[in-house]
Amino acid sequence: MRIDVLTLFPKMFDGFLSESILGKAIDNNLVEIKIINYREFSKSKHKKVDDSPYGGGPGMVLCVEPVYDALMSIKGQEKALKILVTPQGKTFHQEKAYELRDKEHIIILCGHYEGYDERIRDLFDLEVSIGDYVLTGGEIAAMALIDSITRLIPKVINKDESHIFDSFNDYLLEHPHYTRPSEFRGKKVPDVLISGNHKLIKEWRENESIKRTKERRIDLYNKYREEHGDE
Ligand code: 6GU
Repeated sequence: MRIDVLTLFPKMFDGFLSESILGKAIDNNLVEIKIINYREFSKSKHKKVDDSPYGGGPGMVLCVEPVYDALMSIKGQEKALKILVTPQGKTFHQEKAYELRDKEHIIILCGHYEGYDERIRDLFDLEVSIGDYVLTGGEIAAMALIDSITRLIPKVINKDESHIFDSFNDYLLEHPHYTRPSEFRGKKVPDVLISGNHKLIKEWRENESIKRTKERRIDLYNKYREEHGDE
């Protein structure tokens, strides 16, 4: 998979792309990620990419031309899925992550101003938000997308962690986890986890997952029930 990111703040991606699971995925050629500073496509003397809005009002608006030129410079862009990250987009979720994981080439545009010139929207296939709050720019949203998509690519996360791909896990919150010590300030690890009975442990974990999801996220619980029937 190839992902191109159009941003005015390329350095924000440095740590993100070099560390941990994502860094390894890139090193192992499981995903190819290119960061493009679209300021370089500005034709103005001071590399301006924004301007004041027609009709007046506060703030600046991102211009369409540098975005268009940067987009056109990407090889194979005509076949790529082009995503605009914006708080006005559809909220991102796990099913979308699976859908995007299957794309060969994705291009993501990060904005940093009050708004995009409306004609930028016409260049993109999809508008995505990562939740109902406002960030100063789209970079963190783009990273959230890239992280959630990349971890679903086969071989990015090793096999013995493949349980994370169970649809069970997509809708339910994680069950409680414990590690040593078996007792901490009077609080004991549940007996079942120390029992060695793997069938009972599995049942306990599933029940705890379901219980926790029902208590904390009734929306996810209902989705789970739709997929898995009555429990
Ligand atoms: Cl995609 N961009 C910005 N600026 N803020 C957001 C967002 C995106 N998603 C949630 N908040």
